[in-house]
Amino acid sequence: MRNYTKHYINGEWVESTGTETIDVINPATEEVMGTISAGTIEDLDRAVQAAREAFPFFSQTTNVERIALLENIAQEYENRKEDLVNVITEELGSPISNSESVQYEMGYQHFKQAAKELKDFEFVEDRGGHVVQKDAIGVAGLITPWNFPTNQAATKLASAFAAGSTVVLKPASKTPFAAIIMAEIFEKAGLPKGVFNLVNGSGSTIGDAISSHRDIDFVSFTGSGGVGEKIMKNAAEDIKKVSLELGGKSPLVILPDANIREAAKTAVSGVVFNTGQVCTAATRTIIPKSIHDEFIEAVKEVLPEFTIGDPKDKNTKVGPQVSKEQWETVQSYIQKGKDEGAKLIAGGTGKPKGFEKGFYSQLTVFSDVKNDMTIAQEEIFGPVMSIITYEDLDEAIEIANDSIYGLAGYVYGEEPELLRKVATSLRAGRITINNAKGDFGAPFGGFKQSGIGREWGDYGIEEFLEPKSILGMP
Ligand code: TAP
Repeated sequence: MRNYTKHYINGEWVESTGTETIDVINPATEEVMGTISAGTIEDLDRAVQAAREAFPFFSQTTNVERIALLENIAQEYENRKEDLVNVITEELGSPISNSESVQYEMGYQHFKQAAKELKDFEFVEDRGGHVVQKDAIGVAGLITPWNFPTNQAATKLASAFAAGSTVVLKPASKTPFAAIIMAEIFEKAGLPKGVFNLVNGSGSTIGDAISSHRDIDFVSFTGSGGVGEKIMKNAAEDIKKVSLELGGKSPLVILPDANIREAAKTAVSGVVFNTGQVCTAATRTIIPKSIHDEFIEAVKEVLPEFTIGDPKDKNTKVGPQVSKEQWETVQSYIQKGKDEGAKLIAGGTGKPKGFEKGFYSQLTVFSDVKNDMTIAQEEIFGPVMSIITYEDLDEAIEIANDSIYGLAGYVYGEEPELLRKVATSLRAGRITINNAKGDFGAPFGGFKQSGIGREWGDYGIEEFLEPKSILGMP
């Protein structure tokens, strides 16, 4: 059992001023794996004050000092690899192979990338006639979701530290333990006290108070649209800057010349990865009408390769949903798909055969989906694929863009001109052509209701800075 009644404030582990605790459930076993304290407003105030006091010093450190710090953090993060991989596997139910190759790795890469960006990042630019000086924004409140515990926190933290901002982090209460290990990492890496503060607790108390706190200058949030809206409203009261990374309903456009089996594999993996709990999941598979039957056969053939199972088993490809609520949400969307007339090709409601314990969903595929159906418009956050057909490429692009979201888009096929046409026409913040490898320097964020602002690389650092123009600089 992991029991943490302490918060990390001003470089120390301090007891919460409250007595309430929150249970953390292992989604594969449905058993309590530990508890955290439900932080209080008083705990948050102490953390904000510590961050405020550390700001004048930390914001004046040099690039060289902050590069060294980020490199130390990356090193210490590497030293805690096994702990991080195990804790994410337990708290999220992420298959251990993904916990290592994706969950752990992404966190590591953000710290390395921020150090790299800082090497030639210009905090003062002489633009002939005026100078632009970029100042650290101040105290940042960071609120993160449960789907990628280290990645979501690390992208914000690496950018904040690179910019010279100080922070208070509130991680998701379903997956709080990776952030606790990260606090230990920062301490070991020599981060000055007060620069990083961790307050655990519920979103409705601590998250809400962060977004309305008068001594916080910037709120960086990742999570659901509904909470994003509340945060923006709270932040509006004192015109606080916000960055929001919200949901998505991303299209994968398959071209007529694509290798059908490979395309099917890409499509399935884009939906079931992390049990569908990915904001960039390619949940709408948009295929030419002409390949419909062949594509469905290929999807059915490929599905069994994505083995559902115990997250601790190295061969498992898909684990459970993070929680009972998330499982129920996924089930209700599958039911809705059936009710609205989509054709169930694989999976369905209920747990997969042989699973009694654990919040496991079936890998579910619908064909004959119309883009205005609920399952094609709303974020499900589960392994549910919607196959939609098109007659010509213009129609494919129109369907792809017909969404309130615009976080990611994917295109798969051969003809370079068509790949370029789709990629450049999609209204979304990140487009991937033919499974291109990820790049931690590429900006990440959404168009439309997928959010405001960008994370990762130099764009991520800019979010934690305020540009100041100086005229007549002697
Ligand atoms: P959210 O409620 O949005 O949780 C995200 C973070 O916000 C958590 O740290 C949460 O704290 C906190 N929070 C909750 N209420 C808050 C409030 N009123 N003010 C400030 N912070 C608050 O997401 P969820 O309920 O876990 O998931 C619901 C749906 O959101 C999912 O089904 C999925 O569609 C979407 N989602 C999207 C993403 C991304 S990456 N875009 C990630 C996760 C979920 P607690 O953990 O303590 O509640």
